[in-house]
Amino acid sequence: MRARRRSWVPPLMLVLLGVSCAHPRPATQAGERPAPGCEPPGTLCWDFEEGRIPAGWTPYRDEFSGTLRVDDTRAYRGRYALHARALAGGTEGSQGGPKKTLRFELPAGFGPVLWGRVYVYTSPARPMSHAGLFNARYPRPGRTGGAMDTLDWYEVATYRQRYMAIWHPPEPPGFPEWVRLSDTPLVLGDWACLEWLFDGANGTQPEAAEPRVWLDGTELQWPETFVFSEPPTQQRPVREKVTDFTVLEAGVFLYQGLPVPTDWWLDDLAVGPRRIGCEPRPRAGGAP
Ligand SMILES: [Ca+2]
Repeated sequence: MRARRRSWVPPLMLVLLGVSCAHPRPATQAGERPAPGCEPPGTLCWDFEEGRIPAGWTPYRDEFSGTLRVDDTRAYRGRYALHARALAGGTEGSQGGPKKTLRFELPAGFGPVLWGRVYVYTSPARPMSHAGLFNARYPRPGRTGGAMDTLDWYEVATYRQRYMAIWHPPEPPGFPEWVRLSDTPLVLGDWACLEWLFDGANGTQPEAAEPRVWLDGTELQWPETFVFSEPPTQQRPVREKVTDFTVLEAGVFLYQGLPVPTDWWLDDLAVGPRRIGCEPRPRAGGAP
C-alpha cells in the first residue's frame, strides 16, 4: 500500500529548489540534505532548523499531558523537527484528549486553494482516537477575518488507526462535520509524507470540495464517509466556499482519550497554492 516513488531529483537540483524557499536560510551544512519542494510561488515552508518554534507560530491548544516543542530527538531532514512528546490523557471512547498545537496567521490574500505537505513519524502505537495533525481555517462567506471560533475549516487526521480528512463548520462545536475515513493504516515507526488539497474554490460547484489526501504520493481512498455530530444528525453540512484561507493549526490534537503515551514528529511542513510534493525516499543503505 506504500507509495510509488517519484522520480529521483539530482542533488544539485534539490539545492536550487531549497534556496528558493519562502523562508530562505543559509546554504545547508555539509552532509545535510537541502529542503525540497519549497519552489512553487507562494509556498511557505518550515524545516524547524532554527531549533525552536519558528517565527509567526504561537501556542494555541494545550490540554492534558505532554509537550510540543522543536527538538533534535528525531528529524526527517536536518537536525530538528516539531515534536509532540508523550501525549496522554482522557479515556479512549470518551470526548476529551491531549491537545498540543500551534497556530499561524497566513498572509492576506492567500487564496481559496491550499495544498500542504508534511512528514510525520508516529510512535509507539496507532491511536484509536481522533488525532488531528493539521488544519486550515477560513472566514464564512461574506466575512473577511475573525476569531478562530468563527472560521470554517478543513482537517487532516487519523482515527481508528487510519487516515482521515474532515470538513468542519466553526469550532466550537465544529460539527456537524463531514468525515472521510480511509482504509489505509497510519504509518507507524517510520516517516510518512502526507499531502493534502483543500480546494475551497472548486470551480463552478456550489460547495467547497471535499478534502483530498495523499500518502507518499498515492492518493488515499475513502470507503467510509459519514456525518459526525453530537447529538447525531443525518443532515450533511454545507461546505461553504472559500475566499481566502487565513489560519493554520499544526501539532497533535486528540478529541478522545489517549491511554498510551504517544510521540509524533512533524518535519518539512509546507503550504501553498500549488502542489508541493514529496521527496523521493532515501534508498536503504544510504543517500539516494
Ligand atoms: Ca528539520
